[in-house]
Amino acid sequence: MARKKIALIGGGQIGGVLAQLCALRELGDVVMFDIVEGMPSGKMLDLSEANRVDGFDADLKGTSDYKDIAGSDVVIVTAGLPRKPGMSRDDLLATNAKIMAQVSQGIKEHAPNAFVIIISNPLDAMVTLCQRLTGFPKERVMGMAGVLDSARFSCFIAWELGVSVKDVNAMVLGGHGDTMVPIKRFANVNGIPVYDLLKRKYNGDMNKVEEVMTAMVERTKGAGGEVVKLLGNGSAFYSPASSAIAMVEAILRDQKRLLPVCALLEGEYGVNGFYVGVPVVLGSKGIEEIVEMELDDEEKKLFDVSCAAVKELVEAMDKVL
Ligand code: A3D
Repeated sequence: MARKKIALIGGGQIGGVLAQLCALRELGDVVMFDIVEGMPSGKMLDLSEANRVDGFDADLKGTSDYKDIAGSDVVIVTAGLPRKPGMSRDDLLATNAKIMAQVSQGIKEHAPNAFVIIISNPLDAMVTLCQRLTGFPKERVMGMAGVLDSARFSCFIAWELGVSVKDVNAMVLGGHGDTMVPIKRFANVNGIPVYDLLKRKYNGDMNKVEEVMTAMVERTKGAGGEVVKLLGNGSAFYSPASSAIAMVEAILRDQKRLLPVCALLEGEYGVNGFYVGVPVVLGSKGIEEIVEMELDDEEKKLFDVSCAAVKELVEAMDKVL
């Protein structure tokens, strides 16, 4: 059986880590496309020369020609500008929408059967645009944000409770912006609610429990910005790449993972025609199912606020275009 083929559109910070993870996990052959000529070939040559040391079999190629992505099973898009300190993701809208329009055309022409995972920001608007311009079925066009935001929430919970992150389960829904919705109620450590563990840690002081939970939620919402500020130039790249690879693996290995993914809603959660982060089952058919979980009144309110922010962003994009 031939190896799978993964195309990376954008060979910057995230693109480089994506390529390395694809190679190390032998997910398939990789083509890295970037408009900067030579750079993607240099990166892929460098990475190829580690194949003996790391022991992977994969053909890695850099290119500035869309023809080379032909036959890709999965395309991951990171093309576009990252944030600078002080910028919100939405500040990237005008520039990245124009880039996404070119990229979508390239994918549509040269990889018409691929699954497409968007990482470029502002995420919810960029996925919407890509799906509209490619016309690919909604099962095949999705955004990576929830896996990362949930991973960040889980990381902060593990640190707070002093437990292995492997035992933490937590999910973040909604848009990938300041209004994202970490679902506190279902956060747990091997089935034990995080709320119960905090209550135990703080001897039943519920004010303290709420204060600590709120701090973790707020840190999750601002986690991307926290990294941007520290880096001084560019945005997070290790964790976004790892998160997208989890999605690629779920699709290529038909894992049926239940992950929060930015998916096109058509009536689910009372939302129609917008891409928002919700739990889905990811397998060889892409988004195989959108899982509608029961939100309580507070969660529903926050989710609706987040959806309204996504709607506003998409309307702003339509004006720009
Ligand atoms: P960066 O290292 O600048 O890489 C972007 C690459 O895109 C550069 O190599 C550019 O040359 C390339 N590029 C620009 N225009 C085009 C084009 N028309 N066609 C092909 N390639 C092009 O950025 P990065 O890798 O750090 O981040 C990439 C994107 O991901 C940014 O928009 C970030 O904001 C976004 N991002 C999203 C998340 C999410 O969780 C959703 C997290 C972190 C970053």
